[in-house]
Amino acid sequence: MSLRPDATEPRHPIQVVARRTGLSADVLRAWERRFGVVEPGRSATGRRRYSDADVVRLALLGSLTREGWSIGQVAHLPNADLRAMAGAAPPPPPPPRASGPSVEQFVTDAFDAVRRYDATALDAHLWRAVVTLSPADFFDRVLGPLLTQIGSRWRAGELRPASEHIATAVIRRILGRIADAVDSSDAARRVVVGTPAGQLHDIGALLVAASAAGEGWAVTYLGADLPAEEVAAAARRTGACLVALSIVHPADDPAVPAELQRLRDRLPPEVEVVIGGAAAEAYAATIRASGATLLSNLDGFRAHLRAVARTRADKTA
Ligand code: B12
Repeated sequence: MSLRPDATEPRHPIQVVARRTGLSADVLRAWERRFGVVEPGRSATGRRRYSDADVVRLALLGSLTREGWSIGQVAHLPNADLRAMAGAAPPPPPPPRASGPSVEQFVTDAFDAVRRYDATALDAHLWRAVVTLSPADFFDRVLGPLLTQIGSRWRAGELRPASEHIATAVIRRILGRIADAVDSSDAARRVVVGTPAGQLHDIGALLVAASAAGEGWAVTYLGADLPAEEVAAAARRTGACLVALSIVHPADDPAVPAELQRLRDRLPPEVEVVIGGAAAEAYAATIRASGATLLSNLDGFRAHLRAVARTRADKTA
């Protein structure tokens, strides 16, 4: 099928391409970022504009991946090959890589490094886990259990606060690297992340920031212990559509209800507040009364981000 001479002219916005190819806007951006499948033009306001040729190619890639091919296997092939492959059975999945320690081994090695005050070894073990595992596995199955173990061994008097501080510093650095690694310069959605006033534990908030970045959201990270007025100001000034707060300790701070209400009162009505963390459940009634959403884990958070993205994409389509 030969394309019209102006088939390379950039004209279609991402929502139209998403509808025509059956691929979500996030997948279109991810394929472009990670595989360079197409190079759309830009509108005067910097928005992507796809050509007819782009749409044809993306539709071919979309149908092959729906047939079971991984994008990595087909992203570099010319359209003629893609057409020839349509309907052909995809190759069997590659045998599982025998590489890398198990998740449990990563936690054991990392904790061992914490006990030995060995920040360099801790950094190396955790970074190897980052490059070996999926973000969800690294956050939920390595960092979560490691931090819980650090906390319980500290409470049992088997670990000094100095070790906890060494671990915290290394973990914060690694989460910062992960969030910075994601190019979200043109992300359509922004989230403001931090902890409310009186909450000094901010690794949970860093996990949330890195998870949101991994989902293609732009992140404004505020850190720990911020009064409601400042969180609201940051959300308004950055045009964020979501505020995510982490509450880890204390679980009985009488100031939290007023803080959350003040935040709600100062945010534009369309900006949503989601709250999680080890101590969040203890404030469940307060959180709901302030109109915020309580989310108990990062899986729920990732799913929530996708739902918000879909709703907003439909609204703007
Ligand atoms: C790291 C740490 C510290 C560091 C904090 C550094 C920092 N910048 O964050 C330091 C050393 C400073 C510290 C200090 C203290 N700590 Co401390 N700390 C911890 C530790 C080891 C990890 C905490 C953490 O990062 N959790 C965050 C994540 C990893 O866990 P999580 O909350 O369950 O979150 C998960 C989900 O809920 C989700 N999530 C988290 N946030 C959010 C938000 C959203 C929106 C969503 C969707 C999801 C989500 O993601 C996570 C992964 O799945 C815990 C042990 C533990 N079991 O957690 C003790 C712990 C929290 N600390 C404790 C205590 C008592 C203290 C101190 C009072 C000790 C002292 N006497 O000085 C001080 C208090 C400081 C203060 N005023 O708050 C106790 C709290 C006891 C209690 N239940 O109330 C704990 C539980 C240790 C223990 N076992 O007793 N601590």
